[in-house]
Amino acid sequence: MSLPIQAIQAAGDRHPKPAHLRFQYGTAGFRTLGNTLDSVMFKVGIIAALRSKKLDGKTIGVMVTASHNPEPDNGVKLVDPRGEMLEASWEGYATTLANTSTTEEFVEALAEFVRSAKIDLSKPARVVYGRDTRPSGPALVAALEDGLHAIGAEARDAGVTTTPILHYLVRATNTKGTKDAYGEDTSEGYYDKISAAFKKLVAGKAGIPPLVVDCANGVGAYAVEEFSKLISDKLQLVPVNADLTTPGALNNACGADFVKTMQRLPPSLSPVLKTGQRACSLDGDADRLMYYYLDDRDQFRMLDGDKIAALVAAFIVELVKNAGLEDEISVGIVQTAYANGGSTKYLSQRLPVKCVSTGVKHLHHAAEHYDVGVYFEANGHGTVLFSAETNKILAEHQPSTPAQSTALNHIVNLTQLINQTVGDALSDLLLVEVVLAHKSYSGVEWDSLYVDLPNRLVKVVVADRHIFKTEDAERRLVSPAGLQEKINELVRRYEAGRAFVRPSGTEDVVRVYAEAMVKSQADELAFRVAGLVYDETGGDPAQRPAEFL
Ligand code: 16G
Ligand code: MG
Repeated sequence: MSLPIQAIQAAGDRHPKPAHLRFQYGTAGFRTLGNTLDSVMFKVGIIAALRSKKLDGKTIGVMVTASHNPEPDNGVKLVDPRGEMLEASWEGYATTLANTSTTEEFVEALAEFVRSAKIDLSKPARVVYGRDTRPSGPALVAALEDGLHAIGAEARDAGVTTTPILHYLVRATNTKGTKDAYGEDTSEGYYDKISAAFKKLVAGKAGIPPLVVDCANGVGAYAVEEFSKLISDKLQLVPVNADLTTPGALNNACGADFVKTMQRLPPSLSPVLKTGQRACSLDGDADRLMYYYLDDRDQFRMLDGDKIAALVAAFIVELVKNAGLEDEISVGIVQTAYANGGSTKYLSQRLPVKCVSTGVKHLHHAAEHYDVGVYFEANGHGTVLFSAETNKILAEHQPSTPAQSTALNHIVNLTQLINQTVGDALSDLLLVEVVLAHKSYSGVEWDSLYVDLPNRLVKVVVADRHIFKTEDAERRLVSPAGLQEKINELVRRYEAGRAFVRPSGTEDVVRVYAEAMVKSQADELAFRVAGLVYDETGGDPAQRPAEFL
């Protein structure tokens, strides 16, 4: 069987590539201004279908979103059969194909790709796709559908949905009717599975205080609404920033990324949040979660991905012990260089901790090596993975006391509550609420597990960020030569100083992270290192940002 060249050619001509643009499948797929992505979407439809054929007709996911980016941006990423990120080698193929400049070139490159990747075209192609609430979404989905149709894929539209639900659907579809069945392959199946597990875990826990949820004016608002219908007798979710109609509102001065970067309350929450009350923010596609509260002096206190990891890991360790399984099941943590030094110190005194490069796929893969792998980025993206062997142990374990039996049940329910395909703000939110209810913690007790070191993140616009190369999980620069030594020299002057520099995978900038014992020192260190980066790349001294000291 060969490619339906004519159909692809005819449809492709309706989706010309903008001549001057170059696209790259980066950390989070293709992501740029929504109105430039038409040709990319068409091609992604075809690539997704080929990926499915390559994997014997397994269902592949396509998510149209730009997450926490501002509204004019959009993007697309592919989801592999178990709900994980697209295999790395295909990122390069996708980039090459997306940059072919004419339909003829595209068709030729496709034919060559099918040959070299040994794709059996007689296999079926199955794809499920969804999008967030961005106004550019419908047109981009139409272009995607053109691609899927041209190659004759069996396609299912999951509509407007969160990224984690799309990942869930992919895994549920591919495991349906097998011993690894993940759940009903519908959104309802997702809501039912997670809320049922939540209700079991909080059975008997009365009086959980209401939780304010900042939905970033994005698709998470729908998910909050759906969960509310199912769990409101146990936990009342109070949505704010659930405005899906005002242009420009998405992620604007709200959402998880705003909270993490600005380290303050979204202004829209000031009138809503009471002293001591906990609240959280989702991002634009609901795969990141940040918690926070106002302390007794009404100071903003942030409970980020690192704090979530510490809370959740400690709880699971305790349950494993109470179930009598501590010799059989061990818990490990995966972080990135952005993890606060306070959290790394706290966690590594208790558990194995691994540091990997930024990006969900790196964390996810590292977490798969543990019996129970807890991974979180400081920015609030993360989940918990239970290995196949762990699930088997849980299924076969014979508890010898009622207390062991209760703990075992709790762990089994956690495996159902947690979306193990990818970080999921809603599933993580319910997980946090379960732990807080079990421990009778308010934000204050949770916050006091360890003390965050003051830190600062700065971005530097440089001529070419690709000259920045790192090693040791992005904690050390190897290029430009000599720069790391200069950074080390600076860092030594600060108490508890730590800093690193890495090129962004999603924006044309270099990021600088610094922490130190006091806030003013963390700020100073970050700006000094940023100054070094700026000078190193031959930035015009007259344009040097004043705050770079
Ligand atoms: C993407 C990544 C996220 C990472 C961020 C870093 C996925 C799905 N998302 O949003 O994990 O923290 O990029 O961005 O992998 P940066 O490279 O621009 O700093
Ligand atoms: Mg996101």
